[in-house]
Amino acid sequence: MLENPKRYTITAALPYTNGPIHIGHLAGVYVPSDIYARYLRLQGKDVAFICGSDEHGVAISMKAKKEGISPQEVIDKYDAIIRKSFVDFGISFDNYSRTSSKIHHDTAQEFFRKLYDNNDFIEEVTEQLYDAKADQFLADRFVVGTCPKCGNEEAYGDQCEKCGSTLNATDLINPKSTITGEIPVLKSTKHWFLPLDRYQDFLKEWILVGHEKDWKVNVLGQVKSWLDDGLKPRAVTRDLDWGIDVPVEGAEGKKLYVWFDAPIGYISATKEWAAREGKNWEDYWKLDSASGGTSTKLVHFIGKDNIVFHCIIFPAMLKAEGTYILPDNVPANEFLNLEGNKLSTSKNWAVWLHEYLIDFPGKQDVLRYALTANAPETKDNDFTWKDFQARNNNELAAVFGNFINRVVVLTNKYYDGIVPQPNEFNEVDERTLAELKAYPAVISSSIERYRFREAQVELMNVARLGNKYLADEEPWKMVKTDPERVKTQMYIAMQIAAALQILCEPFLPFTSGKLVKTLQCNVSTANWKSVSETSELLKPGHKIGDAEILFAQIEDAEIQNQIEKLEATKTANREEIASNLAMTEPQKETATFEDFSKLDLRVGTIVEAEKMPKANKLLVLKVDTGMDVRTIVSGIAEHFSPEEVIGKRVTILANLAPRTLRGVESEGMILMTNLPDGKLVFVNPDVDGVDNGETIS
Ligand code: B3M
Ligand code: ZN
Repeated sequence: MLENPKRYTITAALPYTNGPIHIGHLAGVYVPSDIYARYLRLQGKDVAFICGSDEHGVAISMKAKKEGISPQEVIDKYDAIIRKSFVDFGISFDNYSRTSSKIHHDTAQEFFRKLYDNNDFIEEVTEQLYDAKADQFLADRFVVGTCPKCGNEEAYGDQCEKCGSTLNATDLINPKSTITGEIPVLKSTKHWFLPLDRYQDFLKEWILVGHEKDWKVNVLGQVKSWLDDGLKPRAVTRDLDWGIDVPVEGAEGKKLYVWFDAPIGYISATKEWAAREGKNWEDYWKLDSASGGTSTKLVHFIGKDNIVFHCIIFPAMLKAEGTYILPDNVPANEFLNLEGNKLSTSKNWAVWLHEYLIDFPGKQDVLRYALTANAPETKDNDFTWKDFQARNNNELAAVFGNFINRVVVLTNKYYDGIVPQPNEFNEVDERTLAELKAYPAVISSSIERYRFREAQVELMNVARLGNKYLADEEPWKMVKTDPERVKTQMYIAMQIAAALQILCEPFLPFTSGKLVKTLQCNVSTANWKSVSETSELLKPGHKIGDAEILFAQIEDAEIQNQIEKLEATKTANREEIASNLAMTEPQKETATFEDFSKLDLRVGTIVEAEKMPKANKLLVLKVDTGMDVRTIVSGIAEHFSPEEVIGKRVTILANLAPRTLRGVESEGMILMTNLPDGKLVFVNPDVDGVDNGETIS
C-alpha cells in the first residue's frame, strides 16, 4: 500500500449509457467513491476524481436495436440522464467525461498502437461464433449460453456475471444468438489478442503477495481463482459496427473490444480535466521517470462483476505499455438487491436515481445514508423501502437532526444565537471534548480501509455523544438554577455541532452545506484535522443562524407508494411479457402455421376505461370485440388516462385464457408496442372502417 501519496487518482466505473443509474450502481460504486474523494479533499489532498459514460460495446448496440434508434441517439439520451442525475445527487467528480469523445478515441488508439508496435499482441485468425441469419459475428452480449465454469445459462460471450469469469464466446456451452435466437456457426476472422498468460507471474506476485494484506478478501478471492485457472490470451478487438476503430492496417471493420477501451477512459478523462485545470495529467497516471516509482495513489471503485477487468486485464495492459502506475487498491463491492430480488434493468426492478430525485426532492442525503448503512461491502445486501424510512426517521432525524436542532434552538433562545463564553470545564466537559477530538482518527481509520459503513456508524456516534451530553447535563433545567454552568454546556454542545458539520460532509454533503448556513461556519478553516487539533471550532461571540429541520419524517404513505410502484412493475412485467408476445427479444422459436392459426387476433374498440384501484400501471377496459363486450386489464395506465383510450381501435388477442388480475378477470390482451422513449402505443389497423370483430391474419 502506498504510504503518504502526494496525490490521488480515484476512478469510478464508467456507467454504460444503455440505461439510467439505479441504487445498485450508487451503493456499489458511486457513493463510496464520493465519500472517499470528499474525505481526501477535507484532508487537503490533491485529488482527481474521475468518471464518464461508457459508450461503446454491444450493450449500446442492443439497446439501439431495441429502441429502433441509432447507437449515437442511445448514448446521447442516457449520457444526459446519467450526467444530470450524478450532479443532482452530489457525486462530486472532478471530471465526468464520455468515451465517445475525440480525446478518448485518440488516447485509446494511441495506447493500442503502442502495444501493437511493441509486438505485445498476438495477431491470429480464429474461428469465432457467427450468426448467419443476422450476418454478424457474435461477441459479448450478442451471444448467450451456459457458463463452462458455473453452469449459469445466461452467461455472455465475454463474461459470466454470476461467477465473474471472463470468457471467450467459443467457451460457451449451447450458445445462442441474442439477435435472432439462432444457433451460431463458426467462421474465421482475424483479431488481436492480449497475451494475458505472459503476465500470470507478474500479476500473481503483484496482487496475491504484494496486496495480500490490503486488498479486500472478495477481490483477492476472484483474482486467485482466475490465476489458479491459468490466464489465456484474450481478444481485444471485435467485428462490430459500433466502437473505436482498430488503428492498424488490415483491421477494416474491426473495433476495439469495449473492455480494452473503457478503462483507458479513466486516462482520457484525466487528460481532459488536467488540460482544463492547467495540470499535468501524467502526474496522475505515469510512473516517475527518474525513480520508476510513484507518489500517486490510484484507486478503482467498481462492482464485483468488473474485478477481472480492473485487476487482471487493465493492469496487464498498463504493465505492457510500461509507463503507467498500477492501482493501489480496487475495493470492489458486492451486489445490492432490492426488496429481496436482484436489481434488473430489463425487468425495471430498480429504484432509478433520476426518479428518486423527483419522488424525494431534497432527500439526497437520506438515500446516501441508507445505501452506505447497507452497503454490500463484503457480501450482497438488500435495500428495502422500510429500512430507508427507518434510517431516516430513527437515525438521521431522531439522532443527528434532533441534536443539531436542540443546540441551535437553545443557543438562539438563551443567547440570541451568540456562542457563549464558557466557564471552567468540569471532568465531564473535558472527557466529552477529548472524545470528540478522537473521532476524526476513528472515522479516518475506517475510510482509509474502504469500510464506509463502519465509518458512517462512527460519524453517528459523534451525534450520539452530543445527545448524551445534553441529556445528562439538561441545560433546559439548569438554566433556572445555574445559568453560568449552562454557558459552558452550550459552548461544548456547539463544538460538537460544528465538528459534525465537518465530519459529515463526505457522507451527507447536502446536510453539511445546510449546517454551514445554520452555524455560520467558516468553511476555509473547516477541515478534517481542525476537529482533532482544536477543541474550539466556534469561538465565544460567534453568531449562528436559525434552526431548520434537517430531516423531515418520511411517512408510511410515501413508502407504500414506492412499494406499490415496484409491485406494479412486477404485475406489468408479467402483463407486458404476456401481452407483448411479438415484442419479446430474442425472437421465440419458430412457430408453425398451425400455432399461428390458434391465435384469434381481432380488431376491437375500447368502449369503457377506468384505473385499477391501487395499481399504478393497470387500466380496466371494456372492449367491443364484435363478438361481445368484454373486460381486459392492460398495463398501460402510466402511458394513457382512461379518457384517452375510450373509442380507441385496438388489436386484441381474443382467445387467450382468462386471467384474474387484482380480482378482475381479464379476457384477452391488447397488443401494444413502444416508441423509442419507451412510451407504449397501440398496435391497431391503420385505416378506419374495419369493423370490430374483423379477424387479423
Ligand atoms: N461500463 C460497467 C458495467 O460493467 C462498465 C464499467 C467500465 S469501467 C472502465 O456495468
Ligand atoms: Zn459462471
